[in-house]
Amino acid sequence: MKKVITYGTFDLLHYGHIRLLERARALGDYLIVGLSSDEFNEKEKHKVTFQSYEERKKLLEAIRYVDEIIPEESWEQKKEDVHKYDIDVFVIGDDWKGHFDFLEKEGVEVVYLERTPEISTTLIKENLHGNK
Ligand code: C2G
Repeated sequence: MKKVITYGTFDLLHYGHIRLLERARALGDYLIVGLSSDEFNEKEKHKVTFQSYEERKKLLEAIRYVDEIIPEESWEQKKEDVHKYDIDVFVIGDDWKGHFDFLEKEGVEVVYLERTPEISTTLIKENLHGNK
């Protein structure tokens, strides 16, 4: 079984996220999502999320492309995760291009997928509050 992993916050889940998950899953037979914890978002990613970890997890669990969800609590955990979960492919949007090439040394294929343009959690939040 070819196992794929990706990581992210997935706040206010939108079709850009879904397209990423769909393409990631298509690269193997099983997709694990490392979902950024509330603490990791706040302390390391300096992201204030609209939804809590539990809410974001609930939404991802409803996505047919997602087979398993694990918490993302540190930048460093990827190196262990790829061995712990016997991962073949690491996938993430190309806004991260180059940042995770080191995982190739762990025997993992690293794939950067094109981000979906014109959609982001920030844009949604801004439009929600009517700040055009
Ligand atoms: N994404 C996308 N198109 C968008 C928005 C997001 O393809 N319009 C992708 C991102 O590239 C990422 C995934 O969807 O692969 C999740 O996006 P975020 O929640 O913004 O993830 P990020 O904060 O970049 O966290 O350790 C890695 C980090 O946790 C990644």
